[in-house]
Amino acid sequence: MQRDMEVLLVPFGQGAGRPGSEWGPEALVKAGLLEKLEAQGCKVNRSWVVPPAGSSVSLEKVCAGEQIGAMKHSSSVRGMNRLLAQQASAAVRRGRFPLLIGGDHSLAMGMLAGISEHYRRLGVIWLDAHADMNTEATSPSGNMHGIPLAVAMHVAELKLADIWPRAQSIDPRHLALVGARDIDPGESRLMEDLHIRCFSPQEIKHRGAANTMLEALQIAQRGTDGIHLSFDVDSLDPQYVPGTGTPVQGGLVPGEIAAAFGVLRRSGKLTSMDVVEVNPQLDQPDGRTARLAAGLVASLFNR
Ligand code: HAR
Ligand code: MN
Ligand code: MN
Ligand code: MN
Repeated sequence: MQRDMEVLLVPFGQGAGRPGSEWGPEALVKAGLLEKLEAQGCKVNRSWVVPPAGSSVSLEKVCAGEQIGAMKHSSSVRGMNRLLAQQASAAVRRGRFPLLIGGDHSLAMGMLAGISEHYRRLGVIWLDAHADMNTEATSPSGNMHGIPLAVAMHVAELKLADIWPRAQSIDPRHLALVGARDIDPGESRLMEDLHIRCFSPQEIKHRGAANTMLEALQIAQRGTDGIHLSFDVDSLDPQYVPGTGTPVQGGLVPGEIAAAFGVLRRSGKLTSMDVVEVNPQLDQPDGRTARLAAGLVASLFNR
C-alpha cells in the first residue's frame, strides 16, 4: 500500500437520516487514528474539507442547484462532494493514498468521482450492512447515504460526472458487497439485473472472513487499475458499534473485519479508502465505536 497518505477529514452528515456523523472525523482523530498511522511509518498529510469561509451558515446557499426528486439535502450533499472530489483527485495526482474520514456514506460519491479521474477502471469493495444502491426513485428514506453506489454505477439520476466532470462510472462487474444484510426491494432488483456479487454475513461466517475477502478482492482486481475500499462501520454488529446511525443486527464481529483487512493489507492492492458512519452522539461515553474503527483502519496500513 502507498504509505504517503492524504487524509481527508470531512465533518459532514447531511446525507444521513439523523444528525451526528458530522462529528465522526473529530472522534476518529481523538481515538488516535492519525497517530497510529504515523507510528506505523505512514506519512500523514491531513486536510479538513469544509465549505469556503462565509458559507457555513447554509451549505444550500453556496452549493445552489436543483433538488433531485425528493432526496433530502441533495444540493448540499452534491456541493460537499464536489469539494471532496477535487481533493481526492488532487491527492491521487500527487501520488498519495486518499483516505476519507467521514462523515456519512454519501461522501463516497465525491471520493469515487475524484479518484476515478485517474483510475479509469476502478474496482470497489463495499463493506456495509446496506447495499447503498437505491436510486432517487427507489429510496424509501430520501437519505442520500442510501444511493452512492447507484450514482457511482450511473444508474441513478445523479451521476458521478455531475459531481466531477472527469469522473468515470464504476462497472458493476468490478464491485463486491461485503456484509450486506439490509437490502431494499429496488436494490435487490438492481443487484440481480447487474449480477452484483454480495457476500452476506451468513456466507462470511460459514466460509471465513479471510476466504471471503480473497474472493471479493479478485472481483475488484480483475481487469481494474485500482481498488477502493469503502468501510461503513455499520458492517459490524451493533453490539460493537453502538455509535452509528442505521444499525442492523446480525453483523460482523471485529475479528472478522480484522481477518478480512489482513487479506487486503497483505495484498498491497488498495489505492484509496473511506471510513464512514461513525456517529459519536449515539456512541457509548467511552467512545468505543471510534476506537474500534480507528484500530481496524490502522491495521490495514501496518507493515
Ligand atoms: N437502504 C436504506 C435507505 O436507502 C438505508 C440506508 C442506510 N445507509 C447507510 N449507509 N447507513 O449504508 O435509506
Ligand atoms: Mn436533515
Ligand atoms: Mn453505507
Ligand atoms: Mn450502512
